[in-house]
Amino acid sequence: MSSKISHKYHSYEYGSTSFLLVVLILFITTTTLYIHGVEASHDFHYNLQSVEAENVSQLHRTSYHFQPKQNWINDPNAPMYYNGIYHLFYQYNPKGAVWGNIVWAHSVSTDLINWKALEPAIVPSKPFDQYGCWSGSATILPGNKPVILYTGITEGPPKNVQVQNYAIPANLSDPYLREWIKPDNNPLVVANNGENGTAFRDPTTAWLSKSGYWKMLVGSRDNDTGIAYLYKSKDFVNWTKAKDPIHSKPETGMWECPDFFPVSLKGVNGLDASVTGEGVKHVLKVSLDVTRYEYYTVGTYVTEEDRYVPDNTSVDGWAGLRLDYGNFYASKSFFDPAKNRRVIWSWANESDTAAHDVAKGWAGIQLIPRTILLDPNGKQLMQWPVQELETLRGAKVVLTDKQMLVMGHRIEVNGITAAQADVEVTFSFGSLEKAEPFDPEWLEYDAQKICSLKGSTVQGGVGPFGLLTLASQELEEYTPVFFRVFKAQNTHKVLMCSDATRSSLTEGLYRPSFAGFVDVDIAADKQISLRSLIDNSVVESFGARGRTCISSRVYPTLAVYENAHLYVFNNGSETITVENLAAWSMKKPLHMN
Ligand code: DQQ
Repeated sequence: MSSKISHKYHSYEYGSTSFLLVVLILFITTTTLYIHGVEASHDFHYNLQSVEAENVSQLHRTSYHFQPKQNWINDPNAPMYYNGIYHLFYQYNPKGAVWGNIVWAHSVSTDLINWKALEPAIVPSKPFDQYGCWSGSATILPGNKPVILYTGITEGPPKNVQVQNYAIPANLSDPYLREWIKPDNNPLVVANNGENGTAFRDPTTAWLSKSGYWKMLVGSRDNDTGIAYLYKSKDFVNWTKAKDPIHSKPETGMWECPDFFPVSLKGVNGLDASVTGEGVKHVLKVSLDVTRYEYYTVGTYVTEEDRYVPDNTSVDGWAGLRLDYGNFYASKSFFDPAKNRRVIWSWANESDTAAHDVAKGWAGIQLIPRTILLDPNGKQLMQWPVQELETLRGAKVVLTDKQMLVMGHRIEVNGITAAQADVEVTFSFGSLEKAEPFDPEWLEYDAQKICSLKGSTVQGGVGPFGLLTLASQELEEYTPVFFRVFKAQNTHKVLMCSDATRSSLTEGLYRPSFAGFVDVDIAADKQISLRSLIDNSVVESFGARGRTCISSRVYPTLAVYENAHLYVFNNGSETITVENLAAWSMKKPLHMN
């Protein structure tokens, strides 16, 4: 059992004994259940938060993932498409490489690939946000008027009292919407008496209901119950709280960055936040402050009662589905009317230490934006890198002739820049006869625990097979991304792992064996696909067309730049066929902030 859950854990709610108790209880519960959170998020480092970098280290900086030139970043905020321009705001420390001094940085793009940095859009300046401008979302009001809802901090540490504010563009005819005004009638929403104003943040995009009310959610908790409060308004200025939260769940702790959106049961289009009715399901995603991972459910939005009810096929709690089983937090989606798609952004934090970050002069990246759709089975989401990413594909190699991988066999994928690549591969096999039994004791374990027991070097039956990414010449370092099929009672279980255990020779890093199960009919398919976006210090992988996604942050010392290698491998007794593999060197965007 690992105690990795949160040795860098912090809470914004300093000094709250009841909350510390909750943390302790959740710590014990979750470590008992082997549920591990992503560590290394945004801790308070008062002594480091304003330490300017002397040199910004280029080693491990990503080439085609979103990053500012230097300093700390966390949550993506208010992503939106407006008059031909994509906007990404994000939590940013302009003065250092650890969390602190947070403002809303602002970048714009016409293609989600090339970005131009603008001046920060929202910075602390008024009584309703003087101690911080925290996360929030954008809504486009009728008349094509964007408005941002965000959390302002009105009383600083240790309390960090939170209210919800709005900001509007100063000049709608500026194509970049550079300047934002925070009107004096802020705050719009404050916590009611008896509510926890120190755990009250991250307003969602608002949706317009048939009754003519705007509705939005605010994340919170009551003791250890995670809560999404619902607020409604006719005019977007006067908001009242609904009698009941739209949803809550005991023993999940603070819900940060809720995201609530409709998905279509049919077709390939995303939906605007206000769509309800026939053929539409809803998704509620929450970010769990206690473990720093997210979970989501697919369910029904009962509009007459303003209640959200998860389907009984969705686990509602710690063991729920995750959009990504790796370094992925505070995600936020938006509807892109230009391409009729829903796109989700997420922050990937570092897996090194604050000292490493100060030395590097930077910390945090945004993962590649992903289109998000409901699986035709109606039970889970499918995510895929936005199609624009393919414009960065350069030199291409393919493995032809259906290469066979017997046990212990690996084949190098030569001819591309393996440290900066996009790889798509489909593996197949003849039979599941050799699948290893799934130990019933593991029903108590999460996927990550099983992956840490059954790594890529542990020989199996059907698998482990997959990719060895960011591998050094003599395999002193590598990050394997692989599948392993188990035979359970009346079914098969497919495990997908992205394992950082041997990713780097550097000491003191967090090296989790991130993993999730893949919900496919493997007995019928007898094949499975994998796509990995490899970018120096990130490996972002999509199993079975994005049904299970895992992102790992890794810091190789040997497997860097042209010394990185890429392989396909099999370490199971069932022969695996590489049905097809295409890999591309990835170019840098022309403009990255
Ligand atoms: N980060 C923001 C908060 C949010 C948290 C502060 C999630 O608004 O709850 O930087 O990472």
